[in-house]
Amino acid sequence: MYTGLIDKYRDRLPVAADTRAVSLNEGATPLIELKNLPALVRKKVSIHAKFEGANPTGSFKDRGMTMAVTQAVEEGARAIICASTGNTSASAAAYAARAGIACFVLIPEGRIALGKLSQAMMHGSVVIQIRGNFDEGMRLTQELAAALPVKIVNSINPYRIQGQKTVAFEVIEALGDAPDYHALPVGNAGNITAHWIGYSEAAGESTQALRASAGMRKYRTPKTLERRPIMLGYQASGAAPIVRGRPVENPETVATAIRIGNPVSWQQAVAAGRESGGWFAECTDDEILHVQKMLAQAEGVFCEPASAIALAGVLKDLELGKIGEGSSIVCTLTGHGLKDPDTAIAQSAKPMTADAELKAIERVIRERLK
Ligand code: AN7
Repeated sequence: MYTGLIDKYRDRLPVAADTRAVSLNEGATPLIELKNLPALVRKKVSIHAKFEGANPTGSFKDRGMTMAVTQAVEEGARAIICASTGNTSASAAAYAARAGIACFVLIPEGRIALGKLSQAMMHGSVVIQIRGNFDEGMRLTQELAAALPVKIVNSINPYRIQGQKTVAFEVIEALGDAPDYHALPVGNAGNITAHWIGYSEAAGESTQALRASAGMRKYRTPKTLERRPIMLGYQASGAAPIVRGRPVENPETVATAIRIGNPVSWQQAVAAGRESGGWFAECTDDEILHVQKMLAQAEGVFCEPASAIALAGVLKDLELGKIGEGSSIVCTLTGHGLKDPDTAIAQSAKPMTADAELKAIERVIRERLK
């Protein structure tokens, strides 16, 4: 039976052999080949979606949270804290509940998707809505964690990054190799850092980002890879500090998960781009929503807006010729579409209403079958 990524990858993670994992059986998410989309955009490419929305709380954050909470419990912590645009708070709340410890989350008031808010509330965390954005919440959270007996579980916690690197191991196992390109959204920039560490360890290569792991328990990742992918990081136009090369004071985007103006892992992300020969680029909100819907309707894969930017960016860079035909590409779809029902409903056709009577409904269906 699969019991989560710490049990599966224990020898490749900074965890002792006898440490009891705080786990919800996260990881082992599907790698789905997009079979209809390449033809739809008239490109000969292989695109796979790593659907992280299939994690227990519906996002990739669970990979990092199982590690961060396992470590926090081992250190004797009774409480954890995080700032969040939504998914981190949902995951922290669930893993804290699992571990039987307290959880405090700071979120920007009115700016997190409904599904995520419901998770943080339902799992019993203390939800503190701040009149401010994520970046302000992040700064406050670091100050609070320094002053109070609460363990910070944002991706500045190196155990988060360690857990999240396992996504690369799964892609390598599924494809038998690295893809040519690996694309993902960039918000606080922890996940692109983690992906790059995972690929680098599997290739027996070093990376600047690995220095953040100094002081952790030793582990050994076997070499299973001859080459690393080119890393592509995409940001929303209204929240694109890395693309612009400077912090964004008032970030704004429909993709609230990545509404971040001053990412904590900025330097490591830039290093991942440079070391892999990749780049950072931006997509507009319209491009994000268009591709979110196209993916849902052409492939049956429903991801949240922030996740769709990985594919939106890839399609744009294919069109621009920056990615060549014949390439193999993996896009990490970081979170489930159900996280943000408001945005999905706002851009979809309204359901029709009919009397509860056979003839009326039959007429509607006949009309649509024409
Ligand atoms: C769906 O929950 O930062 O670049 O506080 O929820 O590693 O930050 C979420 C980020 C991409 C960006 N996709 O990842 C939070 C938070 C989704 C996300 C990102 C997030 P990072």
